[in-house]
Amino acid sequence: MEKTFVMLKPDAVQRNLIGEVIGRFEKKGLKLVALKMLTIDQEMANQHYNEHVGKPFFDDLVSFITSGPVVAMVWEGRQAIQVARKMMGSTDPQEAPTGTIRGDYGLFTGNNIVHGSDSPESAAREISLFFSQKEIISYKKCAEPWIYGEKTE
Ligand code: IDP
Ligand code: MG
Repeated sequence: MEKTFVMLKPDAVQRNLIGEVIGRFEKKGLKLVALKMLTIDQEMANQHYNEHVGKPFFDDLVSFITSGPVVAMVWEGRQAIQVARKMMGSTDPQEAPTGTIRGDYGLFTGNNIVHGSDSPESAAREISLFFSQKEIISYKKCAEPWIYGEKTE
């Protein structure tokens, strides 16, 4: 099934939102297949946010994302990339609907709690930037037929 890279940004860690956000993905039915806490250095920030190099907010973005520990994760599920993006809400938390993670917990675009891959290409690139193959766990959960019906693929 599809995998997506999700990261709780430094504001989520500092504001005690780790459990809250992970709980939402768990309850949705997505499966956690990799997780680690780390502090991103300058070089990794440049790689992760490569598509934004040269934009006016780039320096602020890098200094924010390197400002404290983050929680990096891989979540798996049917259409996991799109599902996670919907759950996050739009980039600007002021515009994200209530009920989404950014809509419920954020007030400022720079500090918007969570990152999620926006396409299969970025998911593959981001997952391999943060995790080795060995760190991604393949396992069955007995609730899967209760989430997807009898046909789990
Ligand atoms: P996304 O996180 O919703 O995919 P992107 O456009 O990929 O949004 O931007 C990456 C991150 O850069 C955003 O999550 C946000 O933290 C930051 N960012 C994007 N646009 C702005 C802006 O106009 N001002 C300040 N920060 C921004
Ligand atoms: Mg993005």
